Amino acid sequence: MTFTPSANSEVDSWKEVQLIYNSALKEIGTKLEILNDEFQHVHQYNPIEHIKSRLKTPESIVKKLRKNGHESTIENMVKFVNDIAGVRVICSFTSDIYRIAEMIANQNDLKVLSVKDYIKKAKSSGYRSYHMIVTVPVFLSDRIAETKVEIQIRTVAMDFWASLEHKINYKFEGNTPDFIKHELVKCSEMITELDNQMLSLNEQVIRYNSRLGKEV
Ligand code: 0O2
Repeated sequence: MTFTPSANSEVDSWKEVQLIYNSALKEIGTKLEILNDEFQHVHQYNPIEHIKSRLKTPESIVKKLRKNGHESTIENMVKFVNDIAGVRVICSFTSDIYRIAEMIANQNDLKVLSVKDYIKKAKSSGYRSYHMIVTVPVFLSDRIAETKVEIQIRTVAMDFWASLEHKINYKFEGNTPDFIKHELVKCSEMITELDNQMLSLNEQVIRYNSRLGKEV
């Protein structure tokens, strides 16, 4: 299933759409780097381990539109597909996730359109992550394009789980046997337990060091 722009004007529009979403990714990436640097400066600690960003492929956009009963037009892509531009932020601790989400929400030029907290309530697959759809203004020569970006924030452990589950689902072409699905849910619960223990351990280290008058 492919999206093949048929006329020159469609090719131009698609190129412009890609340019705008790419610019939005750059803007969000820079904002996150600044927040991370500032956090390091103030608290001597980096909440962000790393950041990945991607533009959704035209095939994947068309698939999502079809799934939701929409025709494959550029207008529909922009209107109905919220994750054409996606940024994944990987943190060490669950507390970092909420800290980063709050810092993002406090940026004046960003508008938060929706939030899905799959950490408080995991998906039935076991998937855990914090999702935000935001708009960011992209300043073009003749207009400002408010552009949607999906930000997924998760811990290293949640990311490990999500990437393995994605690979397994791909291998089984979406028909993963029930016993493997069940194992994945169990792994997800173990990962939550691990995240909680690592957070608690880190808090103990902070308290211990602060008693000794040291910074972490
Ligand atoms: P890809 O390849 O990551 O782009 P919406 O996007 O809001 O219109 P949806 O599907 O309800 O529709 O959004 P949701 O639940 O917030 O999930 C969107 C993205 O989260 C997915 O994008 C995945 O990246 C990730 N995700 C959601 N559920 C799971 C899961 O069970 N396992 C894994 N590994 N990832 C998940 P795409 O478009 O599916 O894929």
